[in-house]
This record gives sequence, C-alpha cells and structure tokens, in this order.
Amino acid sequence: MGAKTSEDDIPGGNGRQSPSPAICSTGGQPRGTHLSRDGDGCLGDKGGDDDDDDDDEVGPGPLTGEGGKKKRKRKPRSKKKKAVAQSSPPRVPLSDLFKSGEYPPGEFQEYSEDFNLNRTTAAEVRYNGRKHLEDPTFLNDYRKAAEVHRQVRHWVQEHAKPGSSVSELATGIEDGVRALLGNQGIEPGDNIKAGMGFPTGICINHQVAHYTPNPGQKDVVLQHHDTVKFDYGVQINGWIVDSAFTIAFDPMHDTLLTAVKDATNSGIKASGIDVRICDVSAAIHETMESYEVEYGGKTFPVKPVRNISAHNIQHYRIHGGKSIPFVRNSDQTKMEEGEVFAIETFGTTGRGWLRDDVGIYGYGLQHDAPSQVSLPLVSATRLHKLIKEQFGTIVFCRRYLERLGVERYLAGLNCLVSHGVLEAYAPLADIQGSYSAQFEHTFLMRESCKEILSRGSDY
Ligand SMILES: [Co+2]
Repeated sequence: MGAKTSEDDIPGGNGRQSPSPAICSTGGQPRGTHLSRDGDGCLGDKGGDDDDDDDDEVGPGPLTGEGGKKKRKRKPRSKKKKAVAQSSPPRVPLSDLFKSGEYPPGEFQEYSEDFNLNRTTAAEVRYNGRKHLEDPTFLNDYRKAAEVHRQVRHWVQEHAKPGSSVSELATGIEDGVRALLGNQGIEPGDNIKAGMGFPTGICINHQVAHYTPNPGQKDVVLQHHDTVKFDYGVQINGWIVDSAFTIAFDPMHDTLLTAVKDATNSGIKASGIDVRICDVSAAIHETMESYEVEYGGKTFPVKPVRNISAHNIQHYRIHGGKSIPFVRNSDQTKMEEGEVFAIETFGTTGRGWLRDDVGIYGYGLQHDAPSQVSLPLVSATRLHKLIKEQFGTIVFCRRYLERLGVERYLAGLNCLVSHGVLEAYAPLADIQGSYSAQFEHTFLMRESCKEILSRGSDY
C-alpha cells in the first residue's frame, strides 16, 4: 500500500468500465496439492514436520524395495492425514507446514557501506524506537507473515487469467491469508492479532493504487491486455508485511514490468542505516528512467509516479511517517537501524501523476484520534466501537465490515470521516489508456544487514 504524498485537485472521476458482467468459473474447488517452488519454503530444511516419527515420508517418493524392511519397523501412520505442502487454493495453516514453529528468513542483503561510523541520531532515541527488536517473537512472526504472503501470491500467480473476476481474486487472497494464519478474524480482537494488513488492492492498467472491490459494485473481469497490480498486506501482532507485484498476460508489457521491478530493487539496494531518503529516491529515479517501452510502434518513457511514495512501517501503522518518493528530491531524513520499510515503486506510461478515482478504497482510524468522541449519530458511535475492537488502526474496507455481519454502515462511516476519526482512502489513477506497474517489498534494517522479508523466487 503506497503513501499518498501530495494533494491533487483535478476534479472528476475516472472509473474503469467493466467490460461485461462477471461470468466466470474461476476460484473454484481445491485442485489438490502442489509442491511449492524454491523460496516458498514449504519443504525447506526448516519446514515440514521435523519434529516426529515419520520424517522419512517427506521424501522424493514412496519407499520401495529394500525400503520395505525399514517400513515394517515404523510406527503406524497417524490417523490424521498430514499436510506437507500447501493446497490450491491455499488453505493449510502455516503452523501445520512448519511444525518447528520456525519460519524461513528473508533475503539477507549487506549494507553497501559501513554507516555505523557516522550515526547521527542519539543512541537512546534510536533504542527507544526499536524496543520491538528485543521481543524474541518479533522476527519469527514477521517471517511467518512473509511466508503467508508468498504462499498466497503463488496461488494468485497461477490462478489469475484473462476472464478472472477481480472480486473473486480479492476474496481468494483474503481467504487464503486467513486460512494460513489459522485465524478467521471474526471475534473481536482476532483481526488485531493477525490478519489482513490493509484492503487487498487489485489495480488494472491506469488504476495505479488503492482499488479494492466494494460490495454491490459491478465486478471487473481481467482482460488479456491488462497489467494487474496485486498489493496486499499480512500482519501478525501489528507487524505488517506490505508487498506487491504486477502480472500481465501480454508480453508487450514485459519491459514495463522489468523496469519497475528493477527500480524497486535499486531502492532496496540503496537503502541502509543512516542513508538519506533523497539518495534512495535518486537510485529509484535513475533506474526507472533508464527504461523506455514500446506500445504499437510508439516509444514511451517509463515515468515514476510523483505523488505516491514508499514508506516506513510502524507497529499497527502501515504508513509510519517517513516517505520515499520515486523522483529526485532533497529530503535529508535518514533511515535508521531497526526500522521497517516498504520499498515500492510505480512506473507508468501516463502522466506520472495520480488523481483520486471514483469510490473509496478503505478507511483507517487516525492514529492520533481521541478514543472517545462525541458523535451525532448513534450508529456512528456503535461503529466506532466496533472498528476499535476489530481493526484498531489497521486500514479496512467495506467488504471486511460486511463479512463481520455489519449492516447499514455508510452513514456511520461518513460521520466518522467528517469528524476526523477515520481517514478515508480513495482509489488513485493515472490517465485513461495508460499502463502502470508496481513492485514492493518489506524489509527490516537489522544491525548487520537488511532482511528483505517478503523476497521470494518470483520477485
Ligand atoms: Co506499501
């Protein structure tokens, strides 16, 4: 999820016409199990069931021949069938796949310079902001959230096709995340323990960020020529993995996707302890503008989007207050040890400037809003209580309210927005006819290295 960096007052909607009513049979029944690819970690040395008697069942094939003798000596199989691989759609809780309770680390990336020599922030200030690092469960939980993200997106990447319904993909992602976390998020407090980090974003072509299907809307169906950006978050105990990728069915988009993926990786590479934001932005900008794309015999520069940014992540706060634009700037703010960053970039063939599209993406409690407010509507007061119990400051969408059985919430939501309790987020779009792409990773600035938690073999 991107941080919008500046206001835009160009009026008017920009709604995408959905080509036809959703007639789509995708998203159906489980197709049986599949083995995860490299990086997904299902069967890695830390994965699988390494805690008990039948480790040797997790092998390349059934035991035959001389293995038979050994087989007889084994304890009887447990009656409950063991899951050793993720299902499709993904429904096997990660706790069943990683019996040791230890989750695979992300990619370790060294800092390019030893910035430890010239720290500028007082040690005590840094320490106070990084107490989470002392929590022994912090890193493992964060890795688990990243593994959930990887396994769910594996399903998306195999499953999303021309003809797929956007709302089925969104609920497919959310059902997958909740199943893998082993938490359906229904009882008060459950969503706060673990769940979606923010509304699932599925943005097509000129829609750049913050579109999610809303109840009652006409469904959108993916087309062959689309670029589709999937941006979703997985959180455990308030630490959110924010990661996004773009898929396209038509190879004409290959260069656009490569450019943006490269720009994101340049931003991650440039990041480090005491590195200035302007230097990360410059690296992103330089990479992005080194590409051009060709559509229909015409050449376009890949423009970085100017009014949305990468960002740091704080506890239960998707946008932690630091913003990293994709264009050159003079921001001297430094990245610091212990911080979590979501480095994302967006490239577009349009103007590189987003305006609010029609509709609403989601809502989030203002993190500094008072917990008691006097509101003119009883329904708003009730809704406020429910939001605090169910989501806290996690950004949510209307679908997340409806699955909790909340009804007739619109007046209450509007009241909470107008009283400054809730912030509403609009979908963001470039000009009609343009194409855009996004890639995003979450990483932790550890003392000795960056750990790119959400890295996978896919991106
Ligand atoms: Co983000």
